[in-house]
Amino acid sequence: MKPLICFRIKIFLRTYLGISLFFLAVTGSTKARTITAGPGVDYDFETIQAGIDAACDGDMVLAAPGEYVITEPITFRGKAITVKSEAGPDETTIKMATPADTNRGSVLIFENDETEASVLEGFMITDGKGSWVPSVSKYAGGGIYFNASSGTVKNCIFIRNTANPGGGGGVSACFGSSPVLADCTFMENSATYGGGAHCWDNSYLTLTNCTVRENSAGEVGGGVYCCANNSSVTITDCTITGNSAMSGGGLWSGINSSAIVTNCIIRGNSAIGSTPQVSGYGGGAECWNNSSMVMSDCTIKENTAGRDAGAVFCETSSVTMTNCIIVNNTAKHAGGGMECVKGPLTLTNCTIARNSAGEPGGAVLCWQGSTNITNSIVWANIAPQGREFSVVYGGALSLSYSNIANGQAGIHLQSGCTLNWGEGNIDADPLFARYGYWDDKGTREPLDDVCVEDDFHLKSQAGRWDPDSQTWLQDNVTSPCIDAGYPMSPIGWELFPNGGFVNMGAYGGTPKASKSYFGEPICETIVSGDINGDCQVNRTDLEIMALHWTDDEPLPLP
Ligand SMILES: [Ca+2]
Ligand SMILES: [Ca+2]
Ligand SMILES: [Ca+2]
Repeated sequence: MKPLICFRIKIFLRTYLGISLFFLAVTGSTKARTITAGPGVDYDFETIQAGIDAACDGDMVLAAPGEYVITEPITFRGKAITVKSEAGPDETTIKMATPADTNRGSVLIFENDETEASVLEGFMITDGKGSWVPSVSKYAGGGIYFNASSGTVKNCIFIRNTANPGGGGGVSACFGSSPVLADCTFMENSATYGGGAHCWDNSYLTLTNCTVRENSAGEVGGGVYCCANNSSVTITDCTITGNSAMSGGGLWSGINSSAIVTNCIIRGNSAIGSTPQVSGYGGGAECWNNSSMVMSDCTIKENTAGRDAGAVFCETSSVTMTNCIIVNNTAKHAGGGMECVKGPLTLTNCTIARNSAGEPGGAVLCWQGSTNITNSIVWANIAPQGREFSVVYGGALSLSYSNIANGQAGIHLQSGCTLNWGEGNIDADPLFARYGYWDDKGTREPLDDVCVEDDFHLKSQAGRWDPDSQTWLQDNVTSPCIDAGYPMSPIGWELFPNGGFVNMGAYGGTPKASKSYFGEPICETIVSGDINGDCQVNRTDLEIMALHWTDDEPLPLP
């Protein structure tokens, strides 16, 4: 074994900038070294932990392919180093055998004030059993436990780790931790809370470009769980699919916490409970007890609930959804798409279609509190009563500039409840590009069948974005939802010709919004002063401009 001696001279430069204090640490070693770990004499050390123990800030520990079986968790010991596999997670596994100390059964523990400069990259992490958290008498973090410490985890696969009873089969961030996980997969992990990932007590968990699939929770948050003391989870560009829990099958956020979910797919998750007022709520997600959930550009489809709210359940919490597609979700009882108890639930530019409920409220059940829907399409949902909406126990539903199937006849309104039927609502076939179906390929043989996915872009003679061919196609009909949104809403990124008004539905205000049709020939030339895009500069353009004449900033939605 080569001697690895390092000494550090840290020079601290203090700079006061406002109230911020910056520390700049400079290590004395002339350059970062790479320490190798692997079997045999060709490597500096046999174990990853021995490599870490010898490393200094800035160094890299490079692990050879193979399976590293451990009985004690690997820890970074507070070092700002990168621990990386040479060949990626498919060829490099860290596996927890029977832990030497059953209180320390996580595969890795970050517990020495590590920051994002402690980087773990390219491992499969398996068979972790979690670490004992005495203050709650539970285990946390089967794969990785972040205890008041942070770290960066890239390109790792968490598979079949557990924290029972406890939180975070795959990872757990607790007590002021703020780890960042990117390009990771969480698969078949289980816990009581947060089968895949768990964020608890004043912690901030960031998941970017991750896949969270087929994890399970005995209580809530089959995929991801966030709870307590202003904890927050930020989930971007992720797929959360096939997870299950008693409630909040894909995602659960509760008790003074928040979830920010952007450009994600939440699909095929299940809330498998079935006890009234206890479990079976929110197949895709649940937001509960003074919490908030902000979802943008998400697709929430094919989730199921044993009780209510196939897609999203919200109770005494704020749920805001913008540019989301909420389709083909199923609730055994009420609220095929969503259920809002006290709320508020705010939906803007959403497409809510083909959800089904066994009891009232095919699209949304509003139970006390307020639900506000603008620039949205609510179409072809299914329920025995209140095919689109059911408003009960003093709830208030406000709808404007939306396409509501069956108009007010699609709404079940219990006495004492309020329907604010605002301006600009229509009831007309939205002319979606297509509903999904199974293509049997003309044979009775099922093996060659393929699933043709839904496409909720709006048909247009002037141009509709086709995600399959990645081109703009022209239809022979044009959707009535194009340019039918709230006139004062920003047009956002809608391409020319955009009519000068935002479209209804999930693609309204986005670069994939269907184009405005003014007859043949289709206007393709941008003329100064032509605000709606019909290739003429006339009174119509002046009227649109007059609407916004004195806007300093966009007006709020109605
Ligand atoms: Ca076939
Ligand atoms: Ca438009
Ligand atoms: Ca014009």
